[in-house]
Amino acid sequence: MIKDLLRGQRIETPSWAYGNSGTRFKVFAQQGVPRDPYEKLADAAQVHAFTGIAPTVALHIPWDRVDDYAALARHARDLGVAVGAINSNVFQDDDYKLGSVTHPDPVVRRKALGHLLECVDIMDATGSDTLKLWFSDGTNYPGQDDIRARQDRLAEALAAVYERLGDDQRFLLEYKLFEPAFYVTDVPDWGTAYAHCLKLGDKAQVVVDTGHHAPGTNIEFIVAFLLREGKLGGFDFNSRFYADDDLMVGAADPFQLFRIMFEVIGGGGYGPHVAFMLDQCHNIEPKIPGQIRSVMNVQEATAKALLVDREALAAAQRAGDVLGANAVLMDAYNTDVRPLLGELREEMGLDPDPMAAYARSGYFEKIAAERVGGAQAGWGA
Ligand code: AFD
Ligand code: MN
Repeated sequence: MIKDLLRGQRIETPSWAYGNSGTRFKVFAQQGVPRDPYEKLADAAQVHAFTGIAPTVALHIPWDRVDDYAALARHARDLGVAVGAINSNVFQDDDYKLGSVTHPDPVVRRKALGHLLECVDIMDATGSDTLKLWFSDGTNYPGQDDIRARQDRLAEALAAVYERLGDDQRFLLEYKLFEPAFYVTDVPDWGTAYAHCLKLGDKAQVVVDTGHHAPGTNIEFIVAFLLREGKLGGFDFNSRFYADDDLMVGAADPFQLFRIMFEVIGGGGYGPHVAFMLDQCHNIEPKIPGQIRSVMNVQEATAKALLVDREALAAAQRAGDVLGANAVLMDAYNTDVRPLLGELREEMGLDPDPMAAYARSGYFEKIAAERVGGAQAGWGA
């Protein structure tokens, strides 16, 4: 039973994870980095080939802009993967310095909305059913702009995008406490995202980026609440020590990842209706192994969460047995699930150790030798 559930897990990797990335201080270029979306998909296909559970790749527009999106989607399928969520980008054009959809100038707002609608066209062309909306919009100083007016502008843009979506499409609205805006961020927390999505309807849901909270936030509470409301559309998994560090999910706090997965499973969120996406940028780690390790970390947390003896837990909870209930949860968390996952991979025809198998595969040496010249992909910062 648990192996069947694990075999069915689907984790989406982001195209931008394979390009160069860094901080505002430095982007350290790496060898073999893709020069275009086609090569990014080839690298993402490696993560799926070795893990068996990463068959979709999120695109980011305009970083992944091509002339023919249907051809790109076909290329993905030829590689054994598929296009996943389409990520809009209204945070890197000079016009968006004071905001995009919440900008005080209606001309800029119209330009931003045009980009969002173009992303829905790309969903149509690639067969993607998910649009991810993250707005870096905000202000840096009190008085700079009207907080409520910016919410009105946001609501107007979201309604227009919502109207454009097809019956089988949805948007996931992403929140982030701060950065790049330092005083007000127009979608700073789950409550703001939830309220806007609630007003619009079922095709608008919230995406929880695990790096987008204040330190110490109880993310699993947010997950449980949104699941209960039917408004958890998915995750952008990564991990952090201090801010939006975009480190490998589970690397900083595997226990928190386990608690999140426990709530996902307990709240009926373990299925295709909740997108398990990675949103990480590895600045010093090799790109493909960093994604493979991240997928494995989510898999391990999921396996542990599936091991929780829910009957014993419920009985202990009903009895008010604090230590007993906690012990049931910790028993699962303290179980080494790596042998179970190794068996599962062998049953799937995969090497039980994806990291070692990838390292032996010679793929990195191949792309490092072949991908010489051209402009390495990055995130255009
Ligand atoms: C950045 C943002 C946000 C978004 C991602 C893709 O912080 O997480 O999901 O870019 O646009 O990481
Ligand atoms: Mn994100």
